[in-house]
Amino acid sequence: MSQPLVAIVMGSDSDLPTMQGAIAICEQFGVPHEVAILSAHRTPLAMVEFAQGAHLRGLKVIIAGAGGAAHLPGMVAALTPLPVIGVPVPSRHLQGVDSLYSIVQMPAGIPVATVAIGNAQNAGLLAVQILASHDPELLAKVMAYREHLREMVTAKNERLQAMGAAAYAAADPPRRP
Ligand code: RP5
Repeated sequence: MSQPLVAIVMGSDSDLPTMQGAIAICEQFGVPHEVAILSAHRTPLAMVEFAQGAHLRGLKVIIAGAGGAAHLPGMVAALTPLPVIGVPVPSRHLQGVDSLYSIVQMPAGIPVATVAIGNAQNAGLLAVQILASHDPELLAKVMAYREHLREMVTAKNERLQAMGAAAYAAADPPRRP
């Protein structure tokens, strides 16, 4: 793969199942990316080295996922001029509400664009859209993706109208895009 434009980092390999959503979006849109485990708590110096050097290596956007006392996105954001998108990973005891509050409540001056708990897919899409804002080819892919969503929902509604709600629910349990 060519020069990575997006870095997807996470605090632990236990975050990987959640972060697969962002990886899948980068793959779907053909965006070169790199994936790494970096912990604000367990490997702080490696995190500093990564974050301080990210823009020098040609990366454009960083997606950072963490759970619990989720300092990784905020610490990375403090150390890089690149946009950082935070993914609150669902946690065992507080279901990711702790992760969400840790990531989203950044003090003014150092933003982290935070997505919903567990929604790494949206983090991937935001990263793609940031890159697409100055890449017409990628922008066309984003618009085609949106058109696909529109067609999918329209088809579902037509099916729902034809079948009625009870038969639809029994035959076709709701699915995410
Ligand atoms: C955080 O602690 C990680 O982001 C992970 O979500 C959480 C638990 O890590 P493990 O104990 O599963 O390695 O730093």
